[in-house]
Amino acid sequence: APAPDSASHGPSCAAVPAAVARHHEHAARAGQCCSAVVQAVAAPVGAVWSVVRRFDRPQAYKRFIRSCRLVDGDGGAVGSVREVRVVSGLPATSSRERLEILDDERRVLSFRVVGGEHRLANYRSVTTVHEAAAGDAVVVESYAVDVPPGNTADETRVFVDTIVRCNLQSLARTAERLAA
Ligand code: A9S
Repeated sequence: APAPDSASHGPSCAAVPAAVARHHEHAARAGQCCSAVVQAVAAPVGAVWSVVRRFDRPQAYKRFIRSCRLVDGDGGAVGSVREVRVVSGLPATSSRERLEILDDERRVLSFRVVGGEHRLANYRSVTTVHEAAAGDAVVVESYAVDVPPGNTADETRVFVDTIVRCNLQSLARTAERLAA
């Protein structure tokens, strides 16, 4: 059996409680890779979570997304499915994504890719928002995804880490503007 790729990722940050850190422990199967990105935000957790929790409005901070429509559910219930259209310049046109976890108490959101025209098969991610020092927040986003045919795990991680880092930097600016 393939070994879970847990040594190479998973935030061991003191700001992340064990009950939430557990969500970031993706068991990557053979042919998959996983990673995590951490972003500090100079805004209260409530402001950050109010942006992250909107499964129906990822374009509020994800700048690679041109538009989004719900194709199932109301966006607040697990099982809701959205279809996003992607800006040009990426090896993708659309993605269909299913809401897996939306926990307002612990501030956990998770979705997985169920279709679309792109190369990130079986992408799944978990995003959590945490209290940091002085009323600021920390966001942790981890993911696992199939390594596309013709690419290495390292190449895939570089590609996805870049998108996730961009998303979280934009999330920080958005939440900081909201809280100002
Ligand atoms: O949307 C996210 O939270 C994270 C990622 C990595 C999304 C990637 C993406 O939506 C594109 C931006 C379109 C890039 C998918 C599923 C495939 C891509 O190639």
